[in-house]
Amino acid sequence: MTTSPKISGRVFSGAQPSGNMHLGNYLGAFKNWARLQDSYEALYCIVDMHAITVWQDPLILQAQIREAAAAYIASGVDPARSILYNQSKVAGHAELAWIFNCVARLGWLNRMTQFKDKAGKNKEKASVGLYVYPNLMAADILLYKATHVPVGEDQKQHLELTRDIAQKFNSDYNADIFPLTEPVIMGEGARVMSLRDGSKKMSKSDPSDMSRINLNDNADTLAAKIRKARTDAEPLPSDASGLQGRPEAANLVGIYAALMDQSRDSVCAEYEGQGFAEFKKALTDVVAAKLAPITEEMARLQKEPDYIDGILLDGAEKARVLAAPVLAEVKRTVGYL
Ligand code: AQP
Repeated sequence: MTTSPKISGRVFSGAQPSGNMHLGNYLGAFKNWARLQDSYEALYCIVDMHAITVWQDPLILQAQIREAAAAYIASGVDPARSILYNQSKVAGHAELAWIFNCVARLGWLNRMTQFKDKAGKNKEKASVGLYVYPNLMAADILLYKATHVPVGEDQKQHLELTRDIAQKFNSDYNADIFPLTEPVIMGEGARVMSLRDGSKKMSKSDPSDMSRINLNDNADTLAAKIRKARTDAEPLPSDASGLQGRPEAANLVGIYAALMDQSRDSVCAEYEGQGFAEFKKALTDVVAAKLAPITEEMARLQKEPDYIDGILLDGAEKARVLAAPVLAEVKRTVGYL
């Protein structure tokens, strides 16, 4: 007889199919998603509507949606236990996002740092979608009344906005519909930085492929990227406090720690006094060993697009069933006939 796991809430999370999935996505998101399936009812979405807030080539986007699904599954997300689907298949995301466009205030969106980073200097040319991205993210989460969202540090501000929208909707309509969703920030991998610049996060859209380790990099490529990663001339300190003011060194130690489920302090204690040339060799071995099974499984799955499409269709059907009563309740509450 099997016992059902203890369910302590509902989690929702997603990643944009906007480029190569990388080590930051794995450590900051996918690895944790796989763990959370044990204790939460989980929805993991490929947020293809968010992806088109910046231009995506349609054919490449299709391949990237399947690649994202393969990355989730290869990282341990089990489609039999979690709902895995792509956002554009569940129309409720767009419907609720419109209602939230009418709840969120311009002043709130003006404070979002991700828009400022992504729009850059030329914000007049940024899409309106990029600007209202946080409202769609709030809709993604609240369409399922998710109680918890596992997010990297970088997404904390958007989750705060989700809570503000939930609160304002509840208060504007004198209704108790939406929960105040809690963040789940997890472990040492919460923020993986670029290998070329320790002040920037590792990102799909960084034009330099050397800045990130892609989940589909082979062993030679990732070894070369780690060898060329920026560091400083100091050896490893005895504990993590000695990494302060050394962002690149801290990043490499953090990656090692996150992959090995160790603390930065214990990694420093193990390698104290060694130079980064030595440490990088150890790091390469760890990254290669941890990523090889994921890379292989992703490659295998990507050769079976029909299988992936079937999983996404099935997930979307399950997501629609969960979304329907929430959307109906919201529509009634705002006064739609
Ligand atoms: N560098 C990172 N460190 C830790 N976690 C990260 N995440 C992304 N980058 C890092 C987490 O991965 C999940 C999915 O993110 P996303 O793909 O939806 O969007 P993003 O945060 O905008 O990722 P990128 O790589 O920077 O994409 P682009 O370049 O397309 O904007 C999230 O939980 C995120 O926190």
